[in-house]
Amino acid sequence: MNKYEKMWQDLGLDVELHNELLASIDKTFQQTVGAQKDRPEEVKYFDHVLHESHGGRVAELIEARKQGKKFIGTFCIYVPEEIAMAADTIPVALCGGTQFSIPYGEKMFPRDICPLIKSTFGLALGKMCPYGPIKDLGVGETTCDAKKKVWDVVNFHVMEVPQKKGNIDIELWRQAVVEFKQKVEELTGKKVKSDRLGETIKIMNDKRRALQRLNEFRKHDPPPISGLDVLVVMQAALNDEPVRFTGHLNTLNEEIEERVKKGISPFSKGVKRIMISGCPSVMGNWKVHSLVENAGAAIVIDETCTGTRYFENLVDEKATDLEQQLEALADRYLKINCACFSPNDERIDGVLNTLRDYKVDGVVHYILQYCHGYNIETIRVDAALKQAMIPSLKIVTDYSEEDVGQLRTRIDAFLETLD
Ligand code: BJ8
Repeated sequence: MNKYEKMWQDLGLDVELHNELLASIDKTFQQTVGAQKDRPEEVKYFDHVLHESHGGRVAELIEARKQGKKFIGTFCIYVPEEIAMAADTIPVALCGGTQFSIPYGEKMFPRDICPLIKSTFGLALGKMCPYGPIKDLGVGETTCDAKKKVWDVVNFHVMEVPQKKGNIDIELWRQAVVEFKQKVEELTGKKVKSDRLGETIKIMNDKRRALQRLNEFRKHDPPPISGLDVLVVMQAALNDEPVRFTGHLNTLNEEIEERVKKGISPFSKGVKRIMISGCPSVMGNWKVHSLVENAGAAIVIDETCTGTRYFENLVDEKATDLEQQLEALADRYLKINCACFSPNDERIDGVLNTLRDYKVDGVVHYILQYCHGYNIETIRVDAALKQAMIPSLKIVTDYSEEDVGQLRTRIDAFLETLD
């Protein structure tokens, strides 16, 4: 019997079904992440974070709530965690990456929406999400249509992410950030103070700096760490306590630096270098990364929300009063180039710069089924890639295993075409 069964029972979960869920995720994990060779030692900490995401991490949140803290569930990287933390709340991203919960999501939501949304809410509807019962606030945002209509159904606080980046939009977004501050202050009864906000800005910037350093190592030929292992670190980043996370990531970075010096890598020199571009791959979803690397290529960078969009751009730490800090935060978060923006020239420029920096041989567009924003935006991204003479492959897929054979064939054929 799992030591957390009593906790899950107390939270009202369907313990039997939840055990099946964990077994299903673990099986996928072992077949993908766990099947790799030459993994860095410290990456096991991040495996542990994923394994404890329904156990130890939940127990920790329950304890923190007993001490008077509030817990906020978030679903997008636009939510400024610094503000949430400065108001004495704990923000955790709750996106679902497992096929197991999708049939439960489809009982309420249409089948033809993105699997990330169906998986996430399927966990709650199937009584398999331990976070739902302890959540003090859910925060959504106006990005894609499916997400923003779901927030109405589940009664979340909604941050208005604009659809353009002009002056009016900047003002609108700054206002959304101020409203978010008011919302968390209301929730905790505590005011966000400038000195504490300065500390939380530093905490999150340190986390981003450590992630930037990890990704810098991927520029080496061969890269000293697999793309699949970096994905595990990124998925853990969305769940773990940030100071602890950064501490372990700094240790991993030291180990990776040694691996570079000693020439240790899971790949051979001259390995084909792939960029994944598009939708995020959240916890439970290792499908395409695993397929690409099993086909003999290395993923050297992810232009996704479980990649560059999460850690690039720091918040200006020079801002000293509250108003300036909130503006600095709003400005940093608005630099995230989600496909919900139109036009999204900054994303195209970012893709081009990144593929040069990481000496990318080919791009895999990773599109979750029914994600129209990223799907349609591949037309413009591809036009830019063509000019840069970088080949690409577009994969539209969900979380199921059904298309794995077909994807394997397409990925093999694509890698063959790369010089
Ligand atoms: S900033 S990518 S985390 S919205 S994949 S649910 S867009 S239909 S996850 Fe996202 Fe924020 Fe944008 Fe990033 Fe909709 Fe597309 Fe699904 Fe998506």
